[in-house]
Amino acid sequence: MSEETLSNLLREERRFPPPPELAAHANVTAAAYEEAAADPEAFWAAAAHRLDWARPWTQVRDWSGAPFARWFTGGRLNVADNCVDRHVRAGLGDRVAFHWEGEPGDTRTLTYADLKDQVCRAANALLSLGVQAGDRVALYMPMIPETVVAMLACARIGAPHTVVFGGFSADALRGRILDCDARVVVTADGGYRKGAPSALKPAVDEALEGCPDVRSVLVVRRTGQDVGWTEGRDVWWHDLVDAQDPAHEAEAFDSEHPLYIMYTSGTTARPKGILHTTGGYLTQAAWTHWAVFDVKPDQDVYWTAADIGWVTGHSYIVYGPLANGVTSVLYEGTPDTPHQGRWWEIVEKYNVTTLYCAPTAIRTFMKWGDTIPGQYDLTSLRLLGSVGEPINPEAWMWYRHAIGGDRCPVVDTWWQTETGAQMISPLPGVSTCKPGSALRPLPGIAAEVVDDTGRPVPNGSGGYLVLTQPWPGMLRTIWGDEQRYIDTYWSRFPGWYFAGDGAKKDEDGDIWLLGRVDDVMNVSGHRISTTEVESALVSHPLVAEAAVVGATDATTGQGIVAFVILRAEGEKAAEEAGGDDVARQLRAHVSKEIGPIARPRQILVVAELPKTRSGKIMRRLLRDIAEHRDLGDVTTLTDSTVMDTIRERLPGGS
Ligand code: 6R9
Repeated sequence: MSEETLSNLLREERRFPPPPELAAHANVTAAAYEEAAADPEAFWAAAAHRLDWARPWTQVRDWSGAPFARWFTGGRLNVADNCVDRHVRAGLGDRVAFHWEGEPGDTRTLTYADLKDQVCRAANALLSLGVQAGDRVALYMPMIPETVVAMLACARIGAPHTVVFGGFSADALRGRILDCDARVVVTADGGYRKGAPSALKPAVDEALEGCPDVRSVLVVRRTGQDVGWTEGRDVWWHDLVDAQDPAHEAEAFDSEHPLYIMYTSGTTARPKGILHTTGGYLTQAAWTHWAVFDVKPDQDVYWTAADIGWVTGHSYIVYGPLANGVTSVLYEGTPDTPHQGRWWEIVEKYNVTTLYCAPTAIRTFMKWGDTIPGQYDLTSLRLLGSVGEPINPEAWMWYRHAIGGDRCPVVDTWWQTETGAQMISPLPGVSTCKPGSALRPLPGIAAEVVDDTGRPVPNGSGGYLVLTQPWPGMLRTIWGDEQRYIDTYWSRFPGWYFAGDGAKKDEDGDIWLLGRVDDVMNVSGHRISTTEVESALVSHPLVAEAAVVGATDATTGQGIVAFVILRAEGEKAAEEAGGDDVARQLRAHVSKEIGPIARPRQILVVAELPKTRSGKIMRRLLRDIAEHRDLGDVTTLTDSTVMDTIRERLPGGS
């Protein structure tokens, strides 16, 4: 990666040391790095001892079959027992597990005792439908408590779940059901989104036209919408689950028993079924949640504002927080329903202490302006987290200031569906944060930035992010395709896990993520990361969000095309001066920030960008638009109409 490419972000010089009060009582101190480096296996064994094991392991890590890993071999445990029952046994049954907030404003409170009751009933219900340990169960659900209950019920009986994001199409659902051969589907009539009921059951019915082996569909009534009904196959949750015995003896499963399959965003090729197993996954989800969010289970109110259908929801709404016995918020709907202060109203109402969300949400709030969060009491917050994409320094600063009151540390956490849990992140009581940097690998994790030939790059240079040692929460394989697992992750740099992300090390050796390597553009032989140009655009006061792609260009190889969403003030300026003038200003700004080589060939002002469930911009589709091609697969988009609106803005577009 060229020096110019790195210079812009490396110029970031703001530093934020941990607040002394937080550091004094932090769960994890600097000593953890040394202990883990000296003996990683002893470190992870200690982390695993935070869970209840029915039978101890005989070996911490077995890498003899690399790249197929086994952790805590011989050990047996039950994930649902660890997330629910053991807290009730410890006398914490009355502690709230979830403050659930429906989008229309209805609420439910579930204590750990309530959760145990419901998970046991749901486990008995699944057993009554003939589900056995090892059978796959597909979930296509809104953000309601039953989704968590169903996941834990599956875990309790050893039936791996695959949660399919409710925004995905019937085609996407069918593909996933067939790929993992699920025989039972759990769904709902619908959920609330953007102020209205949004149906789910019709997509299940359509998907199942091509899935003859699915024998049962368990349906939660959430919205009361009319639903089609297939007698003998469909059964209401309230009929079946409520009638079950609230007692169920949890069986302990092998540490390597499959826990779930999560299909990845699929921004490029056919989705991959990422397989996670039991002991190592829960160990790392629980430890990182405890360490990175410094959770105090008897004091904190924790909120991951993300969808359960994304891996972030699995590890940091369900498994991590529940394993730690924490009180969480679960919110069903969108951030602007019924008004743009909805999240902050929820923070104020429940005294949320810890908020974890994606940069795309932060940039949206930035666009809506400071006065909206300014109307709420956000002083309960003590820690903020970001995940999903590189966070631009300006968005990081805004988050810290407008939401965190300049008092809360912001932890930028890098990880993937494949890694199962956080890998590179500050520790809030230890690290001096830099806006836009995930800093360094967590204790017990080993990462490097390497060049094309696999050699570690010196500080101040960029390359590819690799993970050089196995870790407990790592994927075990791609479901049904071991060769693809080897080819995708272990062939580019033999012996090391290739993450697919570009990264650089600054002069201190701290890591800055630059986005997927397929997002690196090549303009007249200069490699320029999309992230860097996007950061420059977002640092302009008129811009809220930007997506940059490299479009084929006859002279320069690739030309930079930028799609920008303006802040409210920007929209006004564009109206007054005309869109072209704003584009001219922005091109000059990028030229000044990074250099003329990074000046976008074309800037298009748009109202929305195409995104996946985790808020990642689907640059592939923007590239199709920029190169005037027909759109490829849009099944993983949260809202496919966005593309039509963008096309209308494109001069000469179809
Ligand atoms: C958890 C999750 C993984 C990809 C990953 C990277 C990007 C995630 C990031 C980040 C920069 C961060 N990513 N966190 N990039 N900084 N803090 O997002 O999983 O949906 O599988 O995506 O997301 O590109 O490779 P997943």
